Amino acid sequence: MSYKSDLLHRAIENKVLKFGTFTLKSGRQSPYFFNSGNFTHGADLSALGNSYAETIISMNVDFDVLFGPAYKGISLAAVTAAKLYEKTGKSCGFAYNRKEAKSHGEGGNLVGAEMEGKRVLLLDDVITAGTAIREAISFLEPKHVQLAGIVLLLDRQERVEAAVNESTIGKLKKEYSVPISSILTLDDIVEFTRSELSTTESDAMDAYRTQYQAK
Ligand code: OMP
Repeated sequence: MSYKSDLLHRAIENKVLKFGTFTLKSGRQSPYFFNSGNFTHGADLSALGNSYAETIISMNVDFDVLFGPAYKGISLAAVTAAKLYEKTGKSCGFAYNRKEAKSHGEGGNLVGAEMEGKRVLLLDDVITAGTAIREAISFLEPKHVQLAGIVLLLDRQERVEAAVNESTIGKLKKEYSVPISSILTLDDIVEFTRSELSTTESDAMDAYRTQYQAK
């Protein structure tokens, strides 16, 4: 089984992928939601790390440090750095931020490998309108790092704004001139679940895609 379909099976099994009515961070009302936080066991984390590692290998991008933004990006980047090492022998750095800066001990809001002057590959789970990724990039900018690329678990293939037919990923690529890859896309989800959905769910998916999917 390919790593993509393995991951999709696990997403359904673990209720990572759910159908219903969900309000997104962007305020959009979505008929589906992908919660990577529901991957809660070793076998699933290993499959996730494997999928990110395969995607990064196929991106063929030079980088020094893998950065996973708090909170979900932290464990995802950790398992990916370990998998990449197992698969390629390349031991990249691993770093993440704290949401609350620490004022005692080592202090600060950055943990892990030194990033200053380094090529950083940003890893996150889901992208919709791009706010979360932009927040992570704004965090990295003052650290004097070179953004090497972005790797995601799910690209929902949405428009930056409902009224503008430009994809979130397309806009980011233009703005930052870096490679961006995603393990899964909305198209993968649609193809994988097509025969399983009720008519109501499938109609809601079609309506949502008409409104928000970038063409
Ligand atoms: P944007 O910031 O609009 O790109 O939304 C991405 C963020 O929304 C992710 O970091 C998640 O926190 C969350 N999200 C999901 O986890 N899964 C989804 O299917 C959709 C969203 C979302 O709110 O858009």
